Amino acid sequence: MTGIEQRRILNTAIPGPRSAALQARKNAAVSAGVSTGLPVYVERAGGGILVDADGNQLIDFGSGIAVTTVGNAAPRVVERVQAQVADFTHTCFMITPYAEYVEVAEALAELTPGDHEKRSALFNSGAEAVENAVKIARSATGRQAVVAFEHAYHGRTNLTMSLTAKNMPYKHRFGPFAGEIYRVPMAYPYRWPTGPDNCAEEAFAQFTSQVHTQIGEENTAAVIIEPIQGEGGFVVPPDGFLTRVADWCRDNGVLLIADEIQTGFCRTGDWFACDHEGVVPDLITTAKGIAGGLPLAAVTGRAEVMDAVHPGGLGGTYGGNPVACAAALGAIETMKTEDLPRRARAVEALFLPRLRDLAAKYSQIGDVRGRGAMLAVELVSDPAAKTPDPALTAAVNKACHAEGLVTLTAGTYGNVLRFLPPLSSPDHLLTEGLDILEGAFAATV
Ligand code: PLZ
Repeated sequence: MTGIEQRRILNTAIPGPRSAALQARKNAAVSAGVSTGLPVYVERAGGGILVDADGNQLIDFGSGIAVTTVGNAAPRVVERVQAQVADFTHTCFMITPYAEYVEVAEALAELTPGDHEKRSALFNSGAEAVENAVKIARSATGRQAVVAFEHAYHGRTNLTMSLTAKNMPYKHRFGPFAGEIYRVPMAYPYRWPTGPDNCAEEAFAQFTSQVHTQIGEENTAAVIIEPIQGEGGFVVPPDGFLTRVADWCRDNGVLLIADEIQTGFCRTGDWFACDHEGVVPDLITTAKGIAGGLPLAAVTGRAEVMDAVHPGGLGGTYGGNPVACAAALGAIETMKTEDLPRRARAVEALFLPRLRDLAAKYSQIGDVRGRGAMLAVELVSDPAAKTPDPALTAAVNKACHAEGLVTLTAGTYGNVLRFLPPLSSPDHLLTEGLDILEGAFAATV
Protein backbone atom coordinates (compact mmCIF):
# COMPACT_ATOMS: atom_id res chain seq x y z
CA MET A 1 0.00 0.00 0.00
CA THR A 2 1.20 3.49 -0.80
CA GLY A 3 0.77 4.92 2.69
CA ILE A 4 -2.72 6.22 2.00
CA GLU A 5 -4.55 7.31 5.09
CA GLN A 6 -7.47 4.92 5.53
CA ARG A 7 -10.06 7.64 5.73
CA ARG A 8 -12.85 8.89 3.48
CA ILE A 9 -12.30 12.50 2.41
CA LEU A 10 -14.67 14.56 0.29
CA ASN A 11 -13.05 17.78 -0.94
CA THR A 12 -15.40 18.41 -3.83
CA ALA A 13 -18.60 17.11 -5.29
CA ILE A 14 -18.20 13.60 -6.74
CA PRO A 15 -16.93 13.71 -9.43
CA GLY A 16 -14.91 16.88 -8.81
CA PRO A 17 -13.74 19.45 -11.38
CA ARG A 18 -10.48 17.71 -12.30
CA SER A 19 -12.25 14.43 -12.87
CA ALA A 20 -14.92 16.24 -14.88
CA ALA A 21 -12.26 17.82 -17.08
CA LEU A 22 -10.65 14.41 -17.64
CA GLN A 23 -14.03 12.93 -18.47
CA ALA A 24 -14.53 15.60 -21.13
CA ARG A 25 -11.18 14.57 -22.65
CA LYS A 26 -12.23 10.94 -22.35
CA ASN A 27 -15.39 11.62 -24.30
CA ALA A 28 -13.36 13.25 -27.06
CA ALA A 29 -10.76 10.49 -27.25
CA VAL A 30 -12.26 7.19 -26.07
CA SER A 31 -14.99 5.23 -27.82
CA ALA A 32 -18.46 5.86 -26.45
CA GLY A 33 -18.77 2.07 -26.38
CA VAL A 34 -16.52 2.09 -23.32
CA SER A 35 -18.51 3.69 -20.53
CA THR A 36 -17.56 4.57 -16.95
CA GLY A 37 -19.73 3.77 -13.94
CA LEU A 38 -18.33 6.44 -11.67
CA PRO A 39 -16.09 8.89 -13.54
CA VAL A 40 -13.70 9.88 -10.80
CA TYR A 41 -10.18 9.63 -12.15
CA VAL A 42 -8.03 7.62 -9.79
CA GLU A 43 -4.47 8.63 -9.01
CA ARG A 44 -3.58 6.30 -6.14
CA ALA A 45 -5.23 3.47 -4.28
CA GLY A 46 -4.53 1.12 -1.39
CA GLY A 47 -6.11 -0.57 1.60
CA GLY A 48 -9.77 0.21 1.15
CA ILE A 49 -9.38 3.66 -0.41
CA LEU A 50 -9.26 5.17 -3.91
CA VAL A 51 -7.73 8.67 -4.18
CA ASP A 52 -9.02 10.73 -7.10
CA ALA A 53 -7.65 13.64 -9.12
CA ASP A 54 -9.41 16.14 -6.85
CA GLY A 55 -7.90 14.68 -3.70
CA ASN A 56 -11.13 12.96 -2.67
CA GLN A 57 -10.70 9.65 -0.89
CA LEU A 58 -13.42 7.16 -1.74
CA ILE A 59 -14.28 3.93 0.04
CA ASP A 60 -13.92 1.03 -2.37
CA PHE A 61 -16.69 -1.60 -2.38
CA GLY A 62 -15.84 -2.76 -5.90
CA SER A 63 -12.17 -3.83 -6.07
CA GLY A 64 -12.21 -2.98 -9.77
CA ILE A 65 -14.84 -5.74 -10.20
CA ALA A 66 -13.39 -8.29 -7.78
CA VAL A 67 -9.79 -7.89 -8.90
CA THR A 68 -7.83 -6.16 -6.14
CA THR A 69 -8.67 -8.75 -3.51
CA VAL A 70 -5.22 -8.33 -1.92
CA GLY A 71 -5.64 -4.55 -2.16
CA ASN A 72 -4.40 -2.06 -4.68
CA ALA A 73 -0.64 -1.73 -4.96
CA ALA A 74 -0.32 -4.50 -2.38
CA PRO A 75 3.26 -4.48 -1.01
CA ARG A 76 4.27 -7.99 -2.13
CA VAL A 77 2.78 -7.40 -5.58
CA VAL A 78 4.59 -4.08 -5.96
CA GLU A 79 7.88 -5.55 -4.80
CA ARG A 80 7.77 -8.55 -7.17
CA VAL A 81 6.56 -6.48 -10.12
CA GLN A 82 9.26 -3.86 -9.64
CA ALA A 83 11.97 -6.49 -9.48
CA GLN A 84 10.61 -8.35 -12.51
CA VAL A 85 10.11 -5.28 -14.66
CA ALA A 86 13.74 -4.35 -14.06
CA ASP A 87 14.96 -7.87 -14.92
CA PHE A 88 13.01 -8.39 -18.16
CA THR A 89 9.51 -7.61 -19.36
CA HIS A 90 8.83 -10.16 -22.10
CA THR A 91 10.34 -13.01 -24.02
CA CYS A 92 7.18 -14.93 -24.98
CA PHE A 93 6.81 -18.14 -23.01
CA MET A 94 6.23 -20.07 -26.24
CA ILE A 95 9.72 -19.08 -27.44
CA THR A 96 12.13 -18.75 -24.52
CA PRO A 97 10.34 -19.59 -21.27
CA TYR A 98 10.94 -18.40 -17.70
CA ALA A 99 10.42 -19.82 -14.22
CA GLU A 100 7.66 -17.43 -13.06
CA TYR A 101 5.12 -18.96 -15.45
CA VAL A 102 5.90 -22.45 -14.17
CA GLU A 103 5.69 -21.25 -10.55
CA VAL A 104 2.21 -19.82 -11.15
CA ALA A 105 1.12 -23.11 -12.74
CA GLU A 106 2.50 -24.99 -9.71
CA ALA A 107 0.63 -22.68 -7.34
CA LEU A 108 -2.59 -23.23 -9.31
CA ALA A 109 -2.15 -26.99 -9.10
CA GLU A 110 -1.72 -26.72 -5.35
CA LEU A 111 -4.57 -24.31 -4.65
CA THR A 112 -7.41 -25.25 -7.02
CA PRO A 113 -9.95 -27.90 -5.96
CA GLY A 114 -8.98 -31.57 -6.11
CA ASP A 115 -5.74 -33.41 -5.41
CA HIS A 116 -5.45 -35.03 -8.84
CA GLU A 117 -2.62 -34.27 -11.22
CA LYS A 118 -3.17 -30.93 -12.93
CA ARG A 119 -1.79 -28.74 -15.69
CA SER A 120 -2.37 -25.05 -16.41
CA ALA A 121 -2.14 -22.66 -19.32
CA LEU A 122 -1.92 -18.91 -18.79
CA PHE A 123 -3.67 -16.14 -20.69
CA ASN A 124 -4.34 -12.40 -20.44
CA SER A 125 -8.02 -12.02 -19.63
CA GLY A 126 -10.90 -13.94 -18.21
CA ALA A 127 -12.60 -14.16 -21.59
CA GLU A 128 -9.46 -15.62 -23.11
CA ALA A 129 -9.29 -18.25 -20.37
CA VAL A 130 -12.93 -19.23 -20.95
CA GLU A 131 -12.38 -19.46 -24.72
CA ASN A 132 -9.44 -21.74 -24.15
CA ALA A 133 -11.29 -23.89 -21.63
CA VAL A 134 -13.93 -24.52 -24.31
CA LYS A 135 -11.25 -25.29 -26.92
CA ILE A 136 -9.58 -27.73 -24.53
CA ALA A 137 -12.87 -29.40 -23.60
CA ARG A 138 -13.80 -29.87 -27.25
CA SER A 139 -10.38 -31.19 -28.14
CA ALA A 140 -10.25 -33.60 -25.19
CA THR A 141 -13.77 -35.01 -25.65
CA GLY A 142 -14.12 -34.85 -29.43
CA ARG A 143 -17.57 -33.35 -28.77
CA GLN A 144 -18.82 -29.85 -29.58
CA ALA A 145 -21.84 -28.79 -27.54
CA VAL A 146 -21.36 -26.50 -24.54
CA VAL A 147 -24.08 -25.97 -21.95
CA ALA A 148 -24.33 -22.60 -20.21
CA PHE A 149 -26.84 -21.23 -17.73
CA GLU A 150 -29.33 -18.43 -17.67
CA HIS A 151 -27.87 -15.25 -16.09
CA ALA A 152 -24.36 -16.46 -16.96
CA TYR A 153 -21.51 -14.10 -17.72
CA HIS A 154 -18.38 -15.47 -19.34
CA GLY A 155 -16.90 -12.56 -21.33
CA ARG A 156 -17.20 -10.30 -24.34
CA THR A 157 -15.26 -12.05 -27.12
CA ASN A 158 -17.38 -13.82 -29.72
CA LEU A 159 -17.37 -17.25 -28.11
CA THR A 160 -17.65 -15.97 -24.54
CA MET A 161 -20.27 -13.35 -25.48
CA SER A 162 -22.23 -16.25 -26.93
CA LEU A 163 -21.94 -18.04 -23.58
CA THR A 164 -23.02 -14.87 -21.76
CA ALA A 165 -26.78 -14.77 -21.25
CA LYS A 166 -27.63 -11.07 -21.18
CA ASN A 167 -28.33 -9.10 -24.33
CA MET A 168 -27.87 -5.51 -23.18
CA PRO A 169 -25.13 -4.31 -23.12
CA TYR A 170 -23.04 -7.40 -23.90
CA LYS A 171 -24.55 -8.88 -27.08
CA HIS A 172 -26.84 -6.25 -28.57
CA ARG A 173 -26.09 -5.85 -32.31
CA PHE A 174 -22.90 -7.91 -31.98
CA GLY A 175 -24.12 -11.14 -33.58
CA PRO A 176 -23.86 -13.57 -35.22
CA PHE A 177 -22.95 -15.66 -32.23
CA ALA A 178 -20.90 -18.82 -31.92
CA GLY A 179 -22.61 -22.14 -32.53
CA GLU A 180 -23.12 -25.22 -30.37
CA ILE A 181 -23.98 -23.26 -27.24
CA TYR A 182 -27.11 -24.30 -25.34
CA ARG A 183 -28.74 -22.52 -22.43
CA VAL A 184 -30.48 -24.10 -19.46
CA PRO A 185 -32.25 -22.60 -16.42
CA MET A 186 -30.09 -21.54 -13.49
CA ALA A 187 -30.91 -22.64 -9.95
CA TYR A 188 -31.85 -19.15 -8.73
CA PRO A 189 -33.55 -19.65 -5.36
CA TYR A 190 -35.13 -16.21 -5.00
CA ARG A 191 -36.78 -16.37 -8.41
CA TRP A 192 -37.48 -20.09 -8.63
CA PRO A 193 -41.15 -20.35 -9.73
CA THR A 194 -42.15 -23.01 -7.17
CA GLY A 195 -40.04 -21.55 -4.35
CA PRO A 196 -36.46 -21.90 -3.12
CA ASP A 197 -37.01 -25.29 -1.48
CA ASN A 198 -37.69 -26.93 -4.82
CA CYS A 199 -35.01 -25.06 -6.66
CA ALA A 200 -32.06 -27.47 -6.54
CA GLU A 201 -34.05 -30.52 -7.52
CA GLU A 202 -36.21 -28.96 -10.21
CA ALA A 203 -33.40 -26.95 -11.78
CA PHE A 204 -31.29 -30.10 -11.96
CA ALA A 205 -34.18 -32.06 -13.52
CA GLN A 206 -34.68 -29.37 -16.17
CA PHE A 207 -30.97 -29.30 -16.89
CA THR A 208 -30.66 -33.06 -17.44
CA SER A 209 -33.89 -33.22 -19.42
CA GLN A 210 -32.93 -30.39 -21.74
CA VAL A 211 -29.47 -31.79 -22.37
CA HIS A 212 -30.96 -35.20 -23.10
CA THR A 213 -33.72 -34.03 -25.42
CA GLN A 214 -32.09 -31.05 -27.13
CA ILE A 215 -28.40 -31.96 -27.39
CA GLY A 216 -27.70 -35.55 -26.40
CA GLU A 217 -25.24 -36.36 -23.62
CA GLU A 218 -22.82 -37.95 -26.07
CA ASN A 219 -22.62 -34.69 -28.05
CA THR A 220 -21.92 -32.54 -25.01
CA ALA A 221 -18.31 -31.51 -24.44
CA ALA A 222 -18.76 -29.36 -21.36
CA VAL A 223 -21.02 -27.66 -18.90
CA ILE A 224 -19.76 -24.24 -17.84
CA ILE A 225 -21.00 -22.61 -14.65
CA GLU A 226 -20.04 -19.83 -12.29
CA PRO A 227 -20.36 -21.42 -8.82
CA ILE A 228 -21.78 -18.07 -7.70
CA GLN A 229 -22.89 -16.00 -10.68
CA GLY A 230 -21.20 -12.61 -10.91
CA GLU A 231 -22.51 -10.12 -13.46
CA GLY A 232 -25.81 -12.04 -13.53
CA GLY A 233 -26.57 -10.84 -9.99
CA PHE A 234 -24.57 -12.83 -7.42
CA VAL A 235 -26.92 -15.76 -7.78
CA VAL A 236 -25.97 -18.43 -5.24
CA PRO A 237 -27.29 -21.83 -6.25
CA PRO A 238 -28.86 -23.85 -3.43
CA ASP A 239 -26.61 -26.35 -1.67
CA GLY A 240 -26.47 -29.58 -3.59
CA PHE A 241 -27.07 -28.18 -7.06
CA LEU A 242 -23.42 -27.92 -8.08
CA THR A 243 -22.66 -31.35 -6.65
CA ARG A 244 -25.47 -32.89 -8.68
CA VAL A 245 -24.30 -31.20 -11.85
CA ALA A 246 -20.73 -32.35 -11.18
CA ASP A 247 -21.87 -35.95 -10.59
CA TRP A 248 -24.00 -35.91 -13.73
CA CYS A 249 -21.03 -34.61 -15.75
CA ARG A 250 -18.82 -37.42 -14.47
CA ASP A 251 -21.47 -40.05 -15.26
CA ASN A 252 -21.87 -38.78 -18.80
CA GLY A 253 -18.27 -38.10 -19.81
CA VAL A 254 -19.01 -34.37 -19.92
CA LEU A 255 -16.38 -31.97 -18.59
CA LEU A 256 -17.38 -29.54 -15.88
CA ILE A 257 -15.84 -26.10 -16.32
CA ALA A 258 -16.07 -23.94 -13.21
CA ASP A 259 -15.72 -20.30 -14.19
CA GLU A 260 -14.17 -18.92 -11.00
CA ILE A 261 -12.94 -15.73 -12.60
CA GLN A 262 -15.00 -13.61 -10.23
CA THR A 263 -15.41 -16.04 -7.30
CA GLY A 264 -11.84 -17.32 -7.13
CA PHE A 265 -8.84 -16.48 -5.01
CA CYS A 266 -10.40 -16.06 -1.55
CA ARG A 267 -13.28 -13.84 -2.62
CA THR A 268 -16.05 -16.10 -1.28
CA GLY A 269 -14.35 -17.17 1.95
CA ASP A 270 -12.64 -20.22 0.46
CA TRP A 271 -9.78 -20.32 -2.00
CA PHE A 272 -12.40 -21.17 -4.62
CA ALA A 273 -16.19 -21.13 -4.44
CA CYS A 274 -16.29 -24.82 -5.49
CA ASP A 275 -14.55 -25.67 -2.19
CA HIS A 276 -17.71 -24.75 -0.31
CA GLU A 277 -19.39 -27.98 -1.39
CA GLY A 278 -16.26 -29.94 -2.19
CA VAL A 279 -17.02 -29.84 -5.90
CA VAL A 280 -14.01 -30.74 -8.06
CA PRO A 281 -14.36 -29.39 -11.59
CA ASP A 282 -12.44 -30.90 -14.51
CA LEU A 283 -11.40 -27.45 -15.68
CA ILE A 284 -11.34 -24.19 -13.76
CA THR A 285 -10.90 -20.72 -15.20
CA THR A 286 -9.34 -18.00 -13.07
CA ALA A 287 -8.38 -14.34 -13.62
CA LYS A 288 -9.19 -11.11 -11.74
CA GLY A 289 -7.97 -11.73 -8.16
CA ILE A 290 -5.11 -13.96 -9.31
CA ALA A 291 -2.61 -11.15 -9.89
CA GLY A 292 -3.63 -8.16 -7.76
CA GLY A 293 -4.64 -6.08 -10.78
CA LEU A 294 -2.21 -7.13 -13.47
CA PRO A 295 -3.77 -8.87 -16.46
CA LEU A 296 -3.42 -12.61 -16.01
CA ALA A 297 -5.80 -15.54 -16.42
CA ALA A 298 -5.53 -19.30 -16.36
CA VAL A 299 -7.15 -22.55 -17.28
CA THR A 300 -6.27 -25.31 -14.83
CA GLY A 301 -7.48 -28.84 -15.24
CA ARG A 302 -7.00 -32.57 -15.09
CA ALA A 303 -3.64 -33.46 -16.58
CA GLU A 304 -5.12 -35.88 -19.11
CA VAL A 305 -7.63 -33.28 -20.31
CA MET A 306 -5.14 -30.42 -20.52
CA ASP A 307 -2.53 -32.63 -22.21
CA ALA A 308 -5.00 -33.94 -24.79
CA VAL A 309 -4.41 -30.79 -26.83
CA HIS A 310 -1.77 -31.10 -29.57
CA PRO A 311 1.54 -29.29 -28.92
CA GLY A 312 1.27 -25.68 -30.06
CA GLY A 313 -2.53 -25.74 -29.87
CA LEU A 314 -2.64 -23.29 -26.98
CA GLY A 315 -0.81 -20.02 -26.53
CA GLY A 316 -0.60 -16.35 -27.44
CA THR A 317 2.09 -13.68 -27.49
CA TYR A 318 1.54 -12.35 -24.00
CA GLY A 319 -0.13 -15.20 -22.11
CA GLY A 320 1.60 -15.58 -18.76
CA ASN A 321 3.64 -12.40 -19.18
CA PRO A 322 6.50 -12.43 -16.65
CA VAL A 323 5.42 -9.19 -14.94
CA ALA A 324 1.85 -10.47 -14.55
CA CYS A 325 3.21 -13.79 -13.23
CA ALA A 326 5.40 -11.97 -10.72
CA ALA A 327 2.32 -10.07 -9.57
CA ALA A 328 0.41 -13.34 -9.19
CA LEU A 329 3.18 -14.83 -7.07
CA GLY A 330 3.08 -11.74 -4.85
CA ALA A 331 -0.72 -11.83 -4.63
CA ILE A 332 -0.83 -15.55 -3.80
CA GLU A 333 1.86 -15.11 -1.15
CA THR A 334 -0.25 -12.33 0.37
CA MET A 335 -3.39 -14.48 0.37
CA LYS A 336 -1.52 -17.28 2.13
CA THR A 337 0.37 -15.26 4.73
CA GLU A 338 -2.60 -13.07 5.57
CA ASP A 339 -5.10 -15.97 5.43
CA LEU A 340 -7.42 -14.03 3.16
CA PRO A 341 -10.11 -16.74 2.96
CA ARG A 342 -10.58 -16.12 6.66
CA ARG A 343 -10.63 -12.37 6.11
CA ALA A 344 -13.36 -12.80 3.49
CA ARG A 345 -15.45 -14.73 6.00
CA ALA A 346 -14.96 -11.93 8.52
CA VAL A 347 -16.19 -9.45 5.89
CA GLU A 348 -19.28 -11.60 5.42
CA ALA A 349 -19.87 -11.62 9.18
CA LEU A 350 -19.63 -7.84 9.23
CA PHE A 351 -21.85 -7.25 6.19
CA LEU A 352 -24.65 -9.80 6.41
CA PRO A 353 -26.31 -8.66 9.65
CA ARG A 354 -26.23 -5.07 8.43
CA LEU A 355 -27.73 -6.00 5.06
CA ARG A 356 -30.38 -8.12 6.76
CA ASP A 357 -31.29 -5.24 9.07
CA LEU A 358 -31.66 -3.04 6.02
CA ALA A 359 -33.86 -5.66 4.36
CA ALA A 360 -36.06 -5.76 7.46
CA LYS A 361 -36.48 -2.00 7.19
CA TYR A 362 -36.98 -1.72 3.45
CA SER A 363 -39.38 -4.12 1.75
CA GLN A 364 -37.76 -3.10 -1.54
CA ILE A 365 -34.83 -5.35 -0.58
CA GLY A 366 -36.25 -8.65 -1.78
CA ASP A 367 -33.17 -10.76 -1.21
CA VAL A 368 -29.82 -10.60 0.61
CA ARG A 369 -27.26 -13.11 -0.61
CA GLY A 370 -23.66 -13.95 -1.31
CA ARG A 371 -20.67 -15.44 0.44
CA GLY A 372 -17.49 -14.04 1.88
CA ALA A 373 -16.70 -10.63 0.40
CA MET A 374 -19.08 -11.21 -2.53
CA LEU A 375 -22.43 -9.95 -1.26
CA ALA A 376 -25.51 -8.37 -2.76
CA VAL A 377 -29.03 -7.13 -2.29
CA GLU A 378 -31.72 -7.53 -4.96
CA LEU A 379 -34.20 -4.67 -5.21
CA VAL A 380 -37.85 -4.99 -6.17
CA SER A 381 -40.71 -2.51 -6.41
CA ASP A 382 -43.30 -5.06 -5.32
CA PRO A 383 -42.00 -7.63 -2.85
CA ALA A 384 -44.85 -10.07 -3.51
CA ALA A 385 -44.49 -9.99 -7.28
CA LYS A 386 -40.68 -9.58 -7.04
CA THR A 387 -40.83 -6.95 -9.77
CA PRO A 388 -37.24 -5.89 -10.45
CA ASP A 389 -36.53 -2.24 -9.64
CA PRO A 390 -33.53 -1.15 -11.70
CA ALA A 391 -34.44 2.54 -11.26
CA LEU A 392 -34.24 2.35 -7.47
CA THR A 393 -31.03 0.32 -7.77
CA ALA A 394 -29.45 2.99 -9.97
CA ALA A 395 -30.63 5.73 -7.60
CA VAL A 396 -29.20 4.07 -4.47
CA ASN A 397 -25.98 3.35 -6.36
CA LYS A 398 -25.72 7.00 -7.38
CA ALA A 399 -26.45 8.20 -3.86
CA CYS A 400 -23.59 6.02 -2.57
CA HIS A 401 -21.25 7.44 -5.19
CA ALA A 402 -22.14 11.00 -4.23
CA GLU A 403 -21.06 10.21 -0.67
CA GLY A 404 -17.75 8.74 -1.77
CA LEU A 405 -18.63 5.05 -1.67
CA VAL A 406 -17.82 3.06 -4.80
CA THR A 407 -20.62 0.53 -5.30
CA LEU A 408 -21.47 -1.53 -8.37
CA THR A 409 -24.70 -2.88 -9.76
CA ALA A 410 -25.30 -6.24 -11.43
CA GLY A 411 -28.06 -8.57 -12.47
CA THR A 412 -29.96 -9.62 -15.57
CA TYR A 413 -32.60 -7.06 -14.60
CA GLY A 414 -30.10 -4.42 -13.40
CA ASN A 415 -31.62 -4.55 -9.93
CA VAL A 416 -28.77 -5.91 -7.82
CA LEU A 417 -26.39 -3.83 -5.73
CA ARG A 418 -23.21 -5.78 -5.17
CA PHE A 419 -20.41 -5.42 -2.69
CA LEU A 420 -16.87 -6.60 -3.41
CA PRO A 421 -14.55 -4.78 -1.00
CA PRO A 422 -10.82 -5.42 -1.15
CA LEU A 423 -9.78 -7.78 1.63
CA SER A 424 -7.18 -5.21 2.63
CA SER A 425 -9.91 -2.81 3.70
CA PRO A 426 -9.97 -2.12 7.45
CA ASP A 427 -13.22 -2.79 9.31
CA HIS A 428 -13.89 0.87 10.03
CA LEU A 429 -14.13 1.64 6.30
CA LEU A 430 -16.48 -1.31 5.74
CA THR A 431 -18.69 -0.10 8.57
CA GLU A 432 -18.62 3.45 7.28
CA GLY A 433 -19.50 2.23 3.80
CA LEU A 434 -22.48 0.35 5.20
CA ASP A 435 -23.56 3.50 7.05
CA ILE A 436 -23.43 5.36 3.74
CA LEU A 437 -25.47 2.62 2.09
CA GLU A 438 -28.06 2.90 4.82
CA GLY A 439 -28.18 6.67 4.34
CA ALA A 440 -28.55 6.19 0.59
CA PHE A 441 -31.62 4.00 1.15
CA ALA A 442 -33.07 6.52 3.59
CA ALA A 443 -32.56 9.34 1.08
CA THR A 444 -33.77 7.42 -1.97
CA VAL A 445 -36.62 5.09 -1.04
N1 PLZ B 1 -16.16 -14.89 -16.33
C1 PLZ B 1 -17.37 -15.09 -14.20
O1 PLZ B 1 -16.97 -12.28 -14.00
C2 PLZ B 1 -15.55 -10.69 -15.94
C3 PLZ B 1 -16.85 -8.04 -16.63
C4 PLZ B 1 -17.09 -6.61 -16.67
P1 PLZ B 1 -12.47 -10.55 -18.48
N2 PLZ B 1 -16.52 -9.97 -15.20
C5 PLZ B 1 -16.45 -8.53 -15.28
C6 PLZ B 1 -17.52 -6.15 -18.02
O2 PLZ B 1 -18.58 -5.50 -18.08
O3 PLZ B 1 -16.81 -6.40 -19.00
C7 PLZ B 1 -15.75 -12.18 -16.06
C8 PLZ B 1 -16.46 -12.90 -15.08
C9 PLZ B 1 -16.64 -14.29 -15.25
C10 PLZ B 1 -15.48 -14.24 -17.27
C11 PLZ B 1 -15.24 -12.88 -17.17
C12 PLZ B 1 -14.46 -12.20 -18.25
O4 PLZ B 1 -13.24 -11.74 -17.75
O5 PLZ B 1 -11.14 -10.50 -17.80
O6 PLZ B 1 -13.30 -9.31 -18.29
O7 PLZ B 1 -12.36 -10.95 -19.92
